[in-house]
Amino acid sequence: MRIAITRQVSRSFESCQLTHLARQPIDLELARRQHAGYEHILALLGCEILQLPEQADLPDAVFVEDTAIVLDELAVIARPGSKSRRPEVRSVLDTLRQYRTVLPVEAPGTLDGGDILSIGKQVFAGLSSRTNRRAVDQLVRMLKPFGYQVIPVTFTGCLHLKSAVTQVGPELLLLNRLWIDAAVFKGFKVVEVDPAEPLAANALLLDQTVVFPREYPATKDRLEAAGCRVQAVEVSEIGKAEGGVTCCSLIFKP
Ligand code: CIR
Repeated sequence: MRIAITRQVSRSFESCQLTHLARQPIDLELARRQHAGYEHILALLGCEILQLPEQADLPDAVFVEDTAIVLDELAVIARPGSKSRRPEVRSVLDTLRQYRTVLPVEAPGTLDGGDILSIGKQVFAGLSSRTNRRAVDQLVRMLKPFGYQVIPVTFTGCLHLKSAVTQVGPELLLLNRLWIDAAVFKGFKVVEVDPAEPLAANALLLDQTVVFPREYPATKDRLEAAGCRVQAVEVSEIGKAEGGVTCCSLIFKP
């Protein structure tokens, strides 16, 4: 059994932060229905959903992934690179404390969970407009006693590391090679996103299933051709806020 921490989409969602995308109207009710559909899929795949209360005045609070990194041995509490998102952290911290020892990233470090891709004992840490070298240095020190290797990674063109690359199989990655160099990921095979779907690299692997946006059918075909079992979810409104399927949950074994 796994726990998936999620959070209701805020009523102020339309005022979300945008870095690489142009602002488009967001249908809040549709966003909430899609979010409920996402939670439903996670539940079908064996997660117990622990939905945190809405944070009405924090537009991006649905993106709980950015507030922490949860590993088997501990949880690292993030210090989001965007100052206005820092108030999102407290309630996640209080929840995670029930399951893990928690260690905070401290100033001047800044880190968004969306920049962290952990695969086994390898922790790829994206250096981005949100995550700085000082935080990654802290991560190295925090995780070394538990045998993790933290690997700093650079990328361009998107907000977070996991907008450019995610894990879709035991040794398989889904990646947009215009944004990140696959050579960093030694020993992994790679599925590239369809060139017409540059935003399609964010997928959520849960056991043997890849939870993946219905909005990117050509990349879905590529995943299936590579042998992945894909479970489609509708996340068009979440996408307009520059979020994806990993961003809306923190999943871990209790
Ligand atoms: C932001 O700019 O912070 C939000 N609008 C999107 C955050 C998406 N989170 C993620 O990729 N982990």
